[in-house]
Amino acid sequence: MTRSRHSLFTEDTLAEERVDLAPGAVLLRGFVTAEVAALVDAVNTIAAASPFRNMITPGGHRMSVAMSNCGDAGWVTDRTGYRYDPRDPETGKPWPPVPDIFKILAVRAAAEAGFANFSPDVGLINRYEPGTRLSLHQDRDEHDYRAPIVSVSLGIPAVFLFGGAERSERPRRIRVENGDVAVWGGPARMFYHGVAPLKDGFDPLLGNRRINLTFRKAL
Ligand code: MD3
Ligand code: FE
Repeated sequence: MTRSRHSLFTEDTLAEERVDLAPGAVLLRGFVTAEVAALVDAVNTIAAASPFRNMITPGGHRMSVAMSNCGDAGWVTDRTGYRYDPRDPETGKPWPPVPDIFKILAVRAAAEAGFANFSPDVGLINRYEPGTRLSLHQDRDEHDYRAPIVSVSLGIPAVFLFGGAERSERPRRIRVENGDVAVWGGPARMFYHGVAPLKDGFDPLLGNRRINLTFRKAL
């Protein structure tokens, strides 16, 4: 793992750091620190139209992560399977559009990680509370695996479980905090990953919650 100090603004304690996790996988610590409040506002606007809900997996389990989406389609699961659906099954309406502030940061983060011309069409929004977890999985419902996935962490900290190409590979634990962005592409795009059960915490904007945004080219 190589770390390189990218930039430091000691006056206002906005610190950014780039951490290369694996070929194609980069953690941009503090990449959106200055924009966190605007991002949370945008999440709230989306959730007012397409509320967070705990979806049911094909196996009949209720996910502990609550989800919503924005964009041309949204990731959903129910008893029939996983899919990208152009409509919110709860409202029957199209998902809210991807806000410009989301698009701009997703494209900027992808470029920073070496992926030019990223054009995400989906923003999946995951909401965590203490105890919420996301078990080890691959993101394989998208059509084009050449495009990276950009992940934005807001609110209380979490630990990413970052495995390898095989489920049997023991995952590394990577702590992510409010304002951190991760880019998963290239050889790492199909790696197994998850989120460890969230610990208690407090964030001034989100309380004891964590929000993760993932931007994807799904269609
Ligand atoms: C992708 N969400 O929604 S991406 C998901 O914190 C998901 O809610 C995470 O996994 C969350 O599908 C943020 C974390 C992640 C880590 C490693 C990856 C995504 C990855 C490696 C390859 C592809
Ligand atoms: Fe995932």
